Amino acid sequence: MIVDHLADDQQLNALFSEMDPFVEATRTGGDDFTGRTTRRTGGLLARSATAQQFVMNSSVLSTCDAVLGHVANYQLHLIQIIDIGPHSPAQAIHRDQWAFDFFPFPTGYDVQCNTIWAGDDFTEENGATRIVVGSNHLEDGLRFDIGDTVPAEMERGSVLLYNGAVYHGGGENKTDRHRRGINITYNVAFLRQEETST
Ligand SMILES: O=C(O)CCC(=O)C(=O)O
Ligand SMILES: [Fe+2]
Repeated sequence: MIVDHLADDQQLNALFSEMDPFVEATRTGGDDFTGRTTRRTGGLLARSATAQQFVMNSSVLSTCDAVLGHVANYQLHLIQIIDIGPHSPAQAIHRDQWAFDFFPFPTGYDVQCNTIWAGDDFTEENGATRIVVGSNHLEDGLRFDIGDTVPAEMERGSVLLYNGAVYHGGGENKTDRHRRGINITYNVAFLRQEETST
């Protein structure tokens, strides 16, 4: 699901002016999955006062209340700026809930409520996140090609919401420009956070 324009230019400009020095100082990924020309910069709550507005957005939290309402509590799992560099290949299609050592959670039992905010317009050309539509209902451990996916095209400030079982991946960036997304994910509190943020 995409919600259009949930963040405005002022919020995004503030976030990036606080975070740009850290993004520039971040090394690119060390393997194909994290992306050898992609930067992933974490620690946003410690580095950017504005990041709180994204983490605590009331529309996002209402969605997470619904998706993760079967447990007593949920928490922030990860917050990362994902800056896909010019001419980066596509990321392998995956489920974010594979972060828990590929534990096979039962189909329909949600453990994550996830977001990617568009820091730039997301287009098919610049590496918009690719989604296998409806794949949260499928079995675990499947492999997909890019041809099975559609691009989550959206304008800057819009946000893609998906649960941990949706098969997806960062798209190929065919342009000369960077594609910045803000990946903020939440998980059930009985699991570990991927990024320790408290
Ligand atoms: O950058 C993107 O569009 C998606 C990245 C992603 O899915 C991930 O790193 O888990
Ligand atoms: Fe992912």
